[in-house]
Amino acid sequence: MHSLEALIVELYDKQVIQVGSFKLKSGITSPIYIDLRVTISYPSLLRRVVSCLQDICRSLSYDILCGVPYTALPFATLLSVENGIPMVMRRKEVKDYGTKKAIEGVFQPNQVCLIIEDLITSGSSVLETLGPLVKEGLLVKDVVVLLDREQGGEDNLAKHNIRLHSVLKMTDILETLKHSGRLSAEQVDELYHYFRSTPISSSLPPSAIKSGYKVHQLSFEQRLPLIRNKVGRRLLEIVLKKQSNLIVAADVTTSQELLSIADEVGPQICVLKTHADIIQDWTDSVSEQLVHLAKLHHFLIFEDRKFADIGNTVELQLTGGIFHIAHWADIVNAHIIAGPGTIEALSRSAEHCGVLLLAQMSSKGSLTVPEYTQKALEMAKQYEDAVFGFISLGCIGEPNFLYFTPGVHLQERGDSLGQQYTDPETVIAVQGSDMAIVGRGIIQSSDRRKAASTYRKACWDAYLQRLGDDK
Ligand code: 5BU
Repeated sequence: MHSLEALIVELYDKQVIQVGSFKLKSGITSPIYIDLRVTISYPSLLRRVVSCLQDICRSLSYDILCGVPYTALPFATLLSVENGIPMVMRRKEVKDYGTKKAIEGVFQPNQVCLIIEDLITSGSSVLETLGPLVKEGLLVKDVVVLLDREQGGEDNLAKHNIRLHSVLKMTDILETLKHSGRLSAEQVDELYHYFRSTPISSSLPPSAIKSGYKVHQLSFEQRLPLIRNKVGRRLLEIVLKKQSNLIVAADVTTSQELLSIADEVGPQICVLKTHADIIQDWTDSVSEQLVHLAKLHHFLIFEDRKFADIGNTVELQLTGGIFHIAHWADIVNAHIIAGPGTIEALSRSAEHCGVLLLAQMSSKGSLTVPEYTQKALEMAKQYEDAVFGFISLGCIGEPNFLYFTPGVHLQERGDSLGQQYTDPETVIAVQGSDMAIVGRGIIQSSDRRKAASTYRKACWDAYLQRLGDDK
């Protein structure tokens, strides 16, 4: 038997490859499950796996190796020792960006790093490792995997100019298991049918592929270094720390209610969204207390002022009046209708304040046609130091911006004044948005703490679902 065929049969006999019905993390059922972690229990099998990887590595040029945690770590370690080529390791849990290194080991910027992975489906695990390596200045050109499930990984890596090299492809496995008599022809046909009907990025719900929005599978951790605006990066740190991509819209009319909402939902949210001009008793003391609560519960304040005037007026509106928005808001937003002057005025405060552009609105009959949305994207690119995201109904652009969607409700479909609601799963997992803005769904609840906790979980689960299983 050819050595690769022998390897496949051994992987099957040692139950690394199993056929049946397996529920993956995303809830999708797969008829085949491959768990390469099992190889560490069989040293001779592990040696065989590594020697197959080695055959490919030999033809590539690189300075340093990095295994994708966890399963590929022993593979990379053995290759490193065998070839005398140093290795680096990516930390999977980087909770605190200030104190923990994302990449462990000794390396120099511009060294070429070869990524080793056990199995690739859509490529999201590899991309999660790619982000921190690139951030450290390492160059990644190739990825070597033992098994390519042929479900979009190669194309997804190609988008990042990375070549995928695999020892085995799913087709090889199915054919070998059929020829060796391990699986019947019918079983193999069924498996082919599964792979044909769950194509590229199969870990995403099929509706995501059809939604028309760009659905990125990069994690917030990977996107953090791509965000230029400081406040945007601070927001992602909060999001990761609190595992919350929930924003509460505190649309109430008294300062007492506003502050008590901030205190109640504070622990569950990444951002509190305000409309200062609906508060009937606004004073500087309200903003001071709000800032205090934001520090206490670790959230940012987003004043949903929707600036839309000429730059000079916007500057006065941002800093003056009775609200002094620039003193306390971390995030503000703007319409693009008046042209770049509006954004220019806001960008002068970019050091302390991040800007979101309104690219789409949730209300019925909104005039934000696709050309308008496109213009918002173009304008954002000109002011990337200040603008870090959009108010939009889903993901409309690249992963270096964040996407905030209002009009989110778990039960209602709309109100009598044109608001249109969508549920968190559709907004985040299907339409690819990052942050859900929830107002009445939470603030009109009799138990706001509980409602905020329910929405936080729904929004975070939808984000995890979007990242998908890569195993
Ligand atoms: P709701 O109670 O969840 O409907 O509140 C939604 C909030 O989001 C509210 O503060 C609106 O002003 C805000 N919003 C919106 O609903 N739709 C939009 O397109 C924009 C903002 Br922009």
